[in-house]
Amino acid sequence: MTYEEARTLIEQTLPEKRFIHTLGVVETAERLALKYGENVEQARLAAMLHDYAKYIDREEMRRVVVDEPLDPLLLEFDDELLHAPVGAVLLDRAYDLDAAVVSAIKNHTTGEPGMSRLDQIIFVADAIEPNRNYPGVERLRETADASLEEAVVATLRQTIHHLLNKSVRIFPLTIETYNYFVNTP
Ligand code: DGI
Ligand code: FE
Ligand code: FE
Repeated sequence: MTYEEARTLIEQTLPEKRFIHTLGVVETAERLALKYGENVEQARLAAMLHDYAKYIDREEMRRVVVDEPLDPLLLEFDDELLHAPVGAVLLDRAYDLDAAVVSAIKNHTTGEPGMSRLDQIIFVADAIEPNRNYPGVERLRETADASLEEAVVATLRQTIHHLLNKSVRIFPLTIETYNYFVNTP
């Protein structure tokens, strides 16, 4: 799948606000890929596709989890967690995509221990793209310019903080990714 094909698909699939967010992720992922020496074409494509499944209805996403099968634990947590792995599966089934691109889509919400540098770029770009506006985002942008791994940890810290404040359940993979990337003594 080419970038132009992906862009047409996503523009037709997502509402305007989400498409604008997506363009911000593309721009940011491209910049980070250049900066950190990763494949720019893969970064642009993964960024364009990352929220493909965001508006697929709950029952359809849960069906994909059962049929594929994906981690059944996903069915016990917030539906927000489904769109990343489900999007990766649906796009992988329908289009010819590099495994690296599919992986970056799959891991963009929780991350994964040991995830690739491309995965890290999409994970961080999603959190810091120019349309994001939450307390601490400026600091996170600065961290992303200094160290990709530190930006992964800082993004997870802010996500976990946000989830704690909302009193919602934290998906174990989110914690596992944090534990993997955080500096140990
Ligand atoms: O799809 P986006 O909004 O661009 O960003 P995203 O894919 O990072 O999704 C963010 C949403 O996922 C946000 O509402 C918080 C939620 N989320 C992320 N990690 C966890 C989580 N929700 C729960 N319950 N547990 C998590 O570990
Ligand atoms: Fe997302
Ligand atoms: Fe996103």
